[in-house]
Amino acid sequence: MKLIIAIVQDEDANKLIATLMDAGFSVTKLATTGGFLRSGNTTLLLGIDDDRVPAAMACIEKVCKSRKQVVTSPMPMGGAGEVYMPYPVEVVVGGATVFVLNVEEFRKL
Ligand code: 2BA
Repeated sequence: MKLIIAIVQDEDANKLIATLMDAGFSVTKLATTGGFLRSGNTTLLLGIDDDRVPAAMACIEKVCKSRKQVVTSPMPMGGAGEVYMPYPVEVVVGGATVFVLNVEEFRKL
């Protein structure tokens, strides 16, 4: 058995959950926050049999889209006063960041 941890953008989360559930997967949704952008994203947990990993990956690939986001990072302007100017930086947030872990034991009590 595997545990899939998929970090996706909030915009894709509801559609992905519906797609996964239609395909027969059990899903747990967690509200999470990315460390870099400090904005909300969604983490999904799926416990699944090994042979269903490709099907789950296909759902994730089908639904999740890459998007560009602009972050404002402080840029040093030099000089003794240490003045920092806000500087817009564009980052591409991926469709999904997916971890696949081996599950040692799975129980429902
Ligand atoms: P964030 O940490 O908010 O990162 C959002 C996007 O910002 C990243 O997209 C990446 O394009 C960019 N980024 C992140 N760290 C950066 C840095 N040090 N310098 C420049 N740009 C940077 P993704 O790579 O698609 O990641 C989307 C979200 O997935 C991340 O949100 C984070 O919540 C999670 N994530 C990505 N890689 C991870 C990892 N190795 N471990 C745990 N979570 C991860």
